[in-house]
Amino acid sequence: MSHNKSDPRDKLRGRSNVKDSKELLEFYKKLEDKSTTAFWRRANDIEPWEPITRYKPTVWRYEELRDLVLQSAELVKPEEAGRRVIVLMNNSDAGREHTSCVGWLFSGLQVMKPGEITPAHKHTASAQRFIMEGGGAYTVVDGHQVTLNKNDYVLTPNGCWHDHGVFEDGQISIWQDGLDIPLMNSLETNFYSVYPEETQKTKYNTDDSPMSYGAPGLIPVEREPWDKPYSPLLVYRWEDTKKALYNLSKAGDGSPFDGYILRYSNPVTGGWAMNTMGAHMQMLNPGQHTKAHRHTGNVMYNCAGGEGYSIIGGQKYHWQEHDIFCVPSWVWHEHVNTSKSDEAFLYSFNDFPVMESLCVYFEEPLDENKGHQKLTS
Ligand code: 1HN
Repeated sequence: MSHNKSDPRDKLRGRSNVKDSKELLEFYKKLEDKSTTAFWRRANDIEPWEPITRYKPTVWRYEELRDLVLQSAELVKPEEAGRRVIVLMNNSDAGREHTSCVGWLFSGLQVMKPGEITPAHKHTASAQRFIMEGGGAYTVVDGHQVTLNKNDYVLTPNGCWHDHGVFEDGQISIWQDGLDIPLMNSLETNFYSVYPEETQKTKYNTDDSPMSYGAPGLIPVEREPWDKPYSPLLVYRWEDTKKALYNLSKAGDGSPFDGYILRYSNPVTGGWAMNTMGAHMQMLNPGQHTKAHRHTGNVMYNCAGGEGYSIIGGQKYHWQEHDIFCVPSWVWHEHVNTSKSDEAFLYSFNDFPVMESLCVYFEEPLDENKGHQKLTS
């Protein structure tokens, strides 16, 4: 965090304005020797006027990363690596210690070849996956096997055993993992366990989760009450999501900031699907340019189709299919679909459930220039 030293508000009562003197510097040294410090030396930095993120908007281009991800599949076996994941790092020094790509969010690209598996394990961190490429992949979550296809959104809630694989006759699969591992480690609450066998035995019919809970507004009576603190729906199918977005676009105008946007929710409670991370899929009409807003909470986007750009903190970041980019906390952003004929789709995941449960989710629209940012060079 870097405090803006020239902010005129710093002259106000209640802000720290103590000038260094020889006596004070000697006094500070004495405090340090006793494992203490004077609050006023740091007060303005730890109480900024508004959130100052250390993270930079960053774009990860799929065109540039895909070959490297495929190369990792030749160089390292998934069972040797634990998981074969290329970690996305922020374009700044922030987050290096916790491998966070923005805020307390971790993200990486995982690759698996046909016939490969990722050994079963569990951890306190929650995970979610956005399937970018491949067919014939599956994950097993606490004994529920779920098949995975392009643009599906998939949950691994915290504490659930999980292993993944691609069937022999499947295709090479690449997906974007999103985890709250930096948050769990900074809270010093992360536990990790390895399953007694390499893979879990499935305990239910394949895809029992989406077949039971995947129909809108319908909950199977014999499975009630669902008492786990996360969604019983472990995969949100792209064809259902896409249909829901087109339907929504016929129902009204959508959000001025996000176009038509759907939240992946727990079908039993209507709340977030997991406790620490949420996710959305949004659709921008051809040529649509949304208004700018900013909010607390961090977001990782993945273009699920189409092309365009986002203006983030006054700078343009172009994206096309499966490019990934982030919007750090309290940074202005707006999105543009540059196609005149096709919709654009943006998948995103975030830490909003944490912000909301701590009552620190704040949001504001940009009023200047009819809601659009001025571009900085
Ligand atoms: C993990 O468990 C997976 O199971 C992927 O697929 C990425 C990154 C950090 C920590 C745990 C997985 C991970 C991870």
